[in-house]
Amino acid sequence: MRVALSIAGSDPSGGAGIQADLKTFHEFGVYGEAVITLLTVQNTRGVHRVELVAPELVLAQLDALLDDIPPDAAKTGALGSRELVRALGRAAGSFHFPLVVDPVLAGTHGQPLVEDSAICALREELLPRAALVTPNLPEAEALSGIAIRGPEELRSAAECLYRQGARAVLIKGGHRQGPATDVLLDGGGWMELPAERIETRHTHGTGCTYSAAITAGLAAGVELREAVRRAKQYVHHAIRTAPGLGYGCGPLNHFRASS
Ligand code: PXL
Repeated sequence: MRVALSIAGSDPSGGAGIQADLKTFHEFGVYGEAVITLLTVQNTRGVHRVELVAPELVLAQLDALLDDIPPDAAKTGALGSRELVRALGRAAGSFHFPLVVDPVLAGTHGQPLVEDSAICALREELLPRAALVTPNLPEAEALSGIAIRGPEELRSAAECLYRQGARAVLIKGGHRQGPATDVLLDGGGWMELPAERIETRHTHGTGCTYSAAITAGLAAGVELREAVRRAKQYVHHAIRTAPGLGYGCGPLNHFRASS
């Protein structure tokens, strides 16, 4: 059985973070592991509190599984502090499996999930270790320093993150005007992943779910571009069939389309 690991924060409402990642791993048929970086107190209406786990305790969780059930691929989500970003950057230097970095800066309602001072460390110490980095538009702007007004700046931002050492960059189109087209840049050049926009407020955990689905694909041995294509399809279906739970921005449907 293939194994995927999520290093991310807890969302007790089950829609984002570790909880979304484990559900997604399961749906993709890989065994899921989780190292918890922070606890949130939240529901679909907002994040009320964030408590960081000490970096030493995060690394201890990681060490405990690396020499027992090492994963075939891993992802990072919300990391909280610059200190943890730096520590994971160092640890990732000896990973023998691909690492997907979802550079989470804020929750669905804009609450910060990482210190501002961590952005530089994300760019300089974690991106060079990434098989793939998956920013949304605001995250791509913050990491590249480029204000994205159209397709040209979008590609410049992707090139900037690629030059930082990420082996592939996926900028997600969910925050764009019009269709939710994602853009991927890797050693083979550009790939566009078009998708019609779905008008809904139930998008909580979309980024987590997307990067988890890609990580699951990589863990299963699927090549990167195909893993991204399959993950995009999964997320699109998950948004389209969202169960409408809660009074705010509800979760996706993590069950896969039965075909
Ligand atoms: O979607 C980003 C995200 C990541 N991790 C946790 C979250 C959220 C969004 O709310 O709660 C724990």
